[in-house]
Amino acid sequence: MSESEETAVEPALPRQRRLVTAVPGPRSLALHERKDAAVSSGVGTMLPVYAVRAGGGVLLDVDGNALIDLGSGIAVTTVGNAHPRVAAAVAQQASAFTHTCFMVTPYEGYVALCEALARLTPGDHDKRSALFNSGAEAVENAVKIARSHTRRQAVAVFDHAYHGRTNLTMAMTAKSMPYKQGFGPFAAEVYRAPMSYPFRDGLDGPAAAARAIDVLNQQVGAANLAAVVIEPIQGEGGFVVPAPGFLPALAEWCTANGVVFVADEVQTGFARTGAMFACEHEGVVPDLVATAKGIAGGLPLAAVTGRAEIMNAPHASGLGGTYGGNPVACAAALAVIETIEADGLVARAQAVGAQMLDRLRARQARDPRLGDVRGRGAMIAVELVDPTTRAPDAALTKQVAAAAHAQGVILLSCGTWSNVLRFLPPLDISDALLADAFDVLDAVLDQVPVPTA
Ligand code: PLZ
Repeated sequence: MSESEETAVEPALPRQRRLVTAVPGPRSLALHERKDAAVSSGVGTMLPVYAVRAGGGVLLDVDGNALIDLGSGIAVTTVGNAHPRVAAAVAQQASAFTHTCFMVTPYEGYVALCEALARLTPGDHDKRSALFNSGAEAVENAVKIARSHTRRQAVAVFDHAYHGRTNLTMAMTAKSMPYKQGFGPFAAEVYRAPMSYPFRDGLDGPAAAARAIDVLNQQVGAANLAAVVIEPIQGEGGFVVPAPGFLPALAEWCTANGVVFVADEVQTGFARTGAMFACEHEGVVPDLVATAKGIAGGLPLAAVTGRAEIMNAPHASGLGGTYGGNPVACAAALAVIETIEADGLVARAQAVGAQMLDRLRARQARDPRLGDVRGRGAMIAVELVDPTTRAPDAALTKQVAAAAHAQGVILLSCGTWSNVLRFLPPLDISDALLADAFDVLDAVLDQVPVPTA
């Protein structure tokens, strides 16, 4: 971006962390009072600073504070917030037409995006896609498609899984609070198998797969299973990276038993893990892939992509929705894909990840509360534990995240036991900003004494 372009929009976006008030500041607090009076209290906010601009790994709030963004709006703005290519594509499409409904009168952007998805997703088989609005909607449709193809009903998911907040995906999501508590009854025919969680189960990939497959065989029966749905690296569940061999063994078992293997790449997709899709790290070719989040740089868009014979199983007009594959969102997605490829963002995700791993491993070597440092690419996490018992330390996690927020670092947590700090920076963040954020993390951890056994 040129100097003049950058100064054209006010207020200017700083390139560093800058605190001019407490976080949140008075204007944010005033807006938050309005929020409490107008927005359902069921909709939470992690850090009530109200945004006015964001990009380059910085979020500027209404009080003039510049915060470092290590969350990308939960793994969405991978190419960067308000990326110039995305912003231009959106503006251009919005001024041409904003909506026709693809099911009424179609347009090229939808088709072009499905062509790109066929090219980019794992495997070189014949593929088709269908577009939706949210990750949950993509997962639901993957299940519909798998059921239609197999004429079976059961769906297998895993411990710690997160697949969304709609009725079917709530059933598929593992954690009760806050996602499911009081919201049942949940959809039927959803079965849960044990996940590979190397830090906690100590099993290698093949052993963990054998354990999961045994549960599926004995408690569901392969012949009843339409689909196995799995996040290749679990997101909300704690950035759990299964042991090597777990995913391939599971995929192989699915193929042998006519079960549709669905990869939920909603959080892991589109360069986030240092590959276009996380399944690539183990050479796994899913039958169907669900994508969302990083696909469109912040616009609501999701997709199911997969084997043509499976994707074409539902009857004509069996799939759809008013907004699915909205033209503005498709334009954004095409700009995102162009950006990932033109700017080498897969390699950038690897470099960002290496920098984060270096910092966390250096800390782990002298701080036993950092029980496990894990992840791939720019999807890295640390699981905080009691140094002697390895019991999850949710209180420390909460304390560290809050202290980082107060110092101007947007840091998210996750995990079944809420004891995982996760790092998901946008890939247009500078090395210097990232270093500053990890300096803050170090300082914050230094302030909390390590318990002695
Ligand atoms: N599958 C793997 O990570 C969304 C949810 C945040 P939607 N994760 C963030 C929250 O508390 O609601 C997600 C995911 C995986 C599916 C989804 C669902 O995607 O776009 O939020 O529906």
